[in-house]
Amino acid sequence: MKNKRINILKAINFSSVKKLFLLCILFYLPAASHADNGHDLWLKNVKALPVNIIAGKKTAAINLAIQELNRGWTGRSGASFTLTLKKDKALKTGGFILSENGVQAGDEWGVLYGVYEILRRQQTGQPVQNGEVVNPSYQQRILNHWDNLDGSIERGYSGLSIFWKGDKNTTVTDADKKLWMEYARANASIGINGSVLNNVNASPQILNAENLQRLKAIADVLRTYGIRSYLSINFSSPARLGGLKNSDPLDPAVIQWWKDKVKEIYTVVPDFGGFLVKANSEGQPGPQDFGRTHANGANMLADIVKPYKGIIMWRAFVYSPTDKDRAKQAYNEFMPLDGKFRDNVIIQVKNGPVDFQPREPFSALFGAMKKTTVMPEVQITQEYLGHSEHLVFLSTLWEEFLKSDTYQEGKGSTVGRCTDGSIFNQANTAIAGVANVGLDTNWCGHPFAQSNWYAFGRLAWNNTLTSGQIANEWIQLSFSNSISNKDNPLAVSEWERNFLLPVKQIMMESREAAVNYSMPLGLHHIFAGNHHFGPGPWDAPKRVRADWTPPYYHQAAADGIGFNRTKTGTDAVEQYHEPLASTFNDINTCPEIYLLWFHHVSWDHKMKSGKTFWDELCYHYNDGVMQVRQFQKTWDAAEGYVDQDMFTEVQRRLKRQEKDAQVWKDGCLLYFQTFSKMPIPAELERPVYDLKFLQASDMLRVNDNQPLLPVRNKMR
Ligand code: GCW
Repeated sequence: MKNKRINILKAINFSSVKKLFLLCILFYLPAASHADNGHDLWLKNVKALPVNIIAGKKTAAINLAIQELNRGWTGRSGASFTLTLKKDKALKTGGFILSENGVQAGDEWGVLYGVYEILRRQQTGQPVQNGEVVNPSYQQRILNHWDNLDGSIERGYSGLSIFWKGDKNTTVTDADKKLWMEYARANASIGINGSVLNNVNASPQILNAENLQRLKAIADVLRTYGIRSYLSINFSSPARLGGLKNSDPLDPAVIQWWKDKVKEIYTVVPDFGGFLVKANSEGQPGPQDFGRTHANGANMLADIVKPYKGIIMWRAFVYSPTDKDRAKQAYNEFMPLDGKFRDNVIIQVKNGPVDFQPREPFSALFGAMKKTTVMPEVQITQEYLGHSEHLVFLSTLWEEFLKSDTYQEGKGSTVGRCTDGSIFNQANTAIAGVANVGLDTNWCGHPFAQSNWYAFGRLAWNNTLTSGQIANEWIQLSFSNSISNKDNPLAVSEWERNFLLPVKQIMMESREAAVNYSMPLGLHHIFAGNHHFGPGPWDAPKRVRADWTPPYYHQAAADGIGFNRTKTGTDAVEQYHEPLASTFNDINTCPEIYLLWFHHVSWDHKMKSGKTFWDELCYHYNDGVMQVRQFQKTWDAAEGYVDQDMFTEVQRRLKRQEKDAQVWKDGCLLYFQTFSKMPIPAELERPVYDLKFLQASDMLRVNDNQPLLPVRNKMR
């Protein structure tokens, strides 16, 4: 390419000034158009080939499908491709039937999803079988945005909200609409069809007239790509916004207030999806404030949105201050209510019993609530996995979760099958992911954090996909256009060998690496302070409730470490169906990945490897650091295969991740060593930090090139 450009210049005999000017243009333009700032996500512009599209009926979605085909067709040049809108009993809403020369669906969105699937297969070299039926696993595939009205995002690490800008900035601009459109298209391309636009810690003001106008503006744009809008609500809105004397769900005045409010919402957004509610959790108001149950609260709202076909997603993330076992509380509160919810209520349950930790067993509520619709909630934003600083591909975490066997209806009752309607006859099926989207140019902060948004959508669409396939797709779609001679088949395989496979390896290992360097062998919630970034196993300020401090979770002492949730402890194992209850209960059969989750283990306990528990723990922390160092080497070898700015950006973040991994390893091992009194195995790397230094540091800043704060972050 370079030579070609120089030859052009040589051929023309210009004055040297003109030559310089031309040189700039010739070199600058292609370079600029190649620069990849990540804004296009996995939807890179491709060199589309001509395609002859035959569409019977043209609806808004089908017009979009045509547009996408013209924009991205890389199949046979000049091929004919038919879009057919026709019901078939094999098809669920949104599903489609593929063939090499067309897509058939029973609804217009199915046609669009089918087209995205065809384009994806073309770009990733996956075959299409004629007559292949593709249905979504879940009807509602939803992103939950924890966006506040002032524009900040709770647990957001990629800039401010794309939806809200604060009271003083309510005008909807063309730039806003453009961004929302791009966001909606990205979602539709992976099958996401719903967005909850504001934080579950909801301000009552979300329902004021001005914000409902903004909701309308957002919903009008998202609808273009088949995304329904939802809101999180504050349960005490009738009192706090409406001025009523209380918000008791059984009080007729309160019910009337909600009826009026819902009517007002549906007047501006006729296809409004419904409400997401965090009630009686972490200080949020709820029906229990008035002596009512979760079912009373949820059903009151469900009855009101029912005529509009709305749903209520009611969160089971509840726990009160306790020195007993936080991990048991959601189950204890919700199981007695099974069967008491209306059919348009969905109980939204986090994947694990505590919070979105690097590794947890699945929440025992999955499969156990047999008469209630239950939806999984996973976290795309990396609150507990290195924020947007660390490269962690979460697909493997979600795959492990969705494929976990609950045994509730016999072997093979995976969480996926218990929630997608395969096992229980549910009126609705849904899944939610806490979004990692913000105003950053590349939407997600870390370039690889985009893969988590992508993976969530793909798994929500098909909960049996493997992470390997998802990683393949994402790498091909996001990076393969950055290689110059893609048309040469030899070059492509070189690209696969030197870029795709090694980068995929990083992604596939990254979550286990994060578990290793932060919380291996069943450790959980041992973060410093409320920022949930660095280690703080020692962190136990007296003023903070016990279940918000790490020692509550790790229970390290001279006799061992780990939370005894067996029959001799809190008996959380009992919430699981057999054979899991017995398997988890017995230290010899409990999977070692969950060991400290269920057991208090002596330091010299013999592990399957033959090592003592202490040595095994040291090895895991060490492995985590080594894995990140390997990621650095692998990434460095990928230079030249990826846009240079993006290369440098990922390289910089991996460096940071390596240092953080070291902090985790040293902080945890040196601290736990004060109890185990055992040496770090001689063959392992020595710590490079001092425990005292780490204990006095702000864990968010320790590797941030910021001056270290002398005392720990006090925020909680
Ligand atoms: O994980 C915790 C977070 C809170 C969050 C809460 C929840 C939105 O630390 O920031 O609040 O979970 O899921 O409600």
